Amino acid sequence: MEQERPLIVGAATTAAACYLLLKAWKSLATVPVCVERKGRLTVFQWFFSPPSRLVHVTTLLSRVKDAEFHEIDLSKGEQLQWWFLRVNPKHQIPACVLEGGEFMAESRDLARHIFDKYNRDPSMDHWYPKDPVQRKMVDEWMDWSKPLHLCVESQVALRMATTLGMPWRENFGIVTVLVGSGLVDPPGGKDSLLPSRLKEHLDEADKILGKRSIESVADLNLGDLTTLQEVCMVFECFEGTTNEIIPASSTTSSLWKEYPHLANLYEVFRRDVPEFTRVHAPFLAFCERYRKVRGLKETPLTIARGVLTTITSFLPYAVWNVVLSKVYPFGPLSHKRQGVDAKKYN
Ligand SMILES: N[C@@H](CCC(=O)N[C@@H](CS)C(=O)NCC(=O)O)C(=O)O
Repeated sequence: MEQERPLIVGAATTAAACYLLLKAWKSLATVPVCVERKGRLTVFQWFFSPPSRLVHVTTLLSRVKDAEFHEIDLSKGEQLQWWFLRVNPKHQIPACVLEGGEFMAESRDLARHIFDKYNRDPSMDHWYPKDPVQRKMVDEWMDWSKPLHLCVESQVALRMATTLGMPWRENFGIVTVLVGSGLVDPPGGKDSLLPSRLKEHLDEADKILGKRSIESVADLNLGDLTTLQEVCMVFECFEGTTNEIIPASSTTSSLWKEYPHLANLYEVFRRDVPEFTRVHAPFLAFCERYRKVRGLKETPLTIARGVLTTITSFLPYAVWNVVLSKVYPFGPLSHKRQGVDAKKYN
């Protein structure tokens, strides 16, 4: 037995090295063609991300010919793939490869750019009016939801990412729990974790919409779409609970009933905007999946497994990709970035 030990250690080390080399090789070989191709708009997105859905719906509304939609699954950490870190060093979706091959990020800038460049139908101009005064109002309404987005990220998305039975836990391990519990600062800072802050934004959104009459698609604009995508995250994920974040004041457990003007906006989108409904379907299914597992309780075993996943799988993956994105001499390297490299809102 004593004599066999070096042999066993040697074999195990060789097997581990081969496994790591294979994984490393596979990560080099996975750059999608669309990253370096010109002449076509590619949108990197994920169906569960509100800013991604804004850009996806806008691209469909603008009737962009041959647009390609490439999913970056955030629950698997795909935003950390080395080549994507070169497309958007902030590792955020949505991001695009424009027709000229430039990289561009920031959902609101992308939505404006895509609608302006591709929409040819004057009857669609209400989405993003040409009149400067009206356009300014839509721009301001689009930008209004930036702090709401940070609250939604911190209180809704992170809560899902920490939940047992959701895919983040399998791929990231315990990392999401550390961020979600406030031990590590969430994207919008600790302030964005305050339920009262989220409620303030929702109350204000309902009040803003209450000043307008929204009856049909002609009354809608890109600001409505931007805000609605965030609001849907809160209301759909917490449907069926009365106390998860925002207590429903009445006997109903549907938050939509608490916010009549937001509910009306949602209704008009679902009734009159097929592009919205199409993009919304996988999002709704994912929210339903969350609602089914949200009651699962943590045990010492699930925590231990989470720590192990973080150490043996997530951290090596993240470090390897960050290093590659900086030093690997191939892949997307010298693309121009379009537009102002906007401040990191999140
Ligand atoms: N300000 C950005 C925010 C985008 C954003 O927050 N993206 C999130 C998903 S909703 C993301 O990609 N998170 C992954 C990460 O930060 O690693 C925008 O509007 O495009």
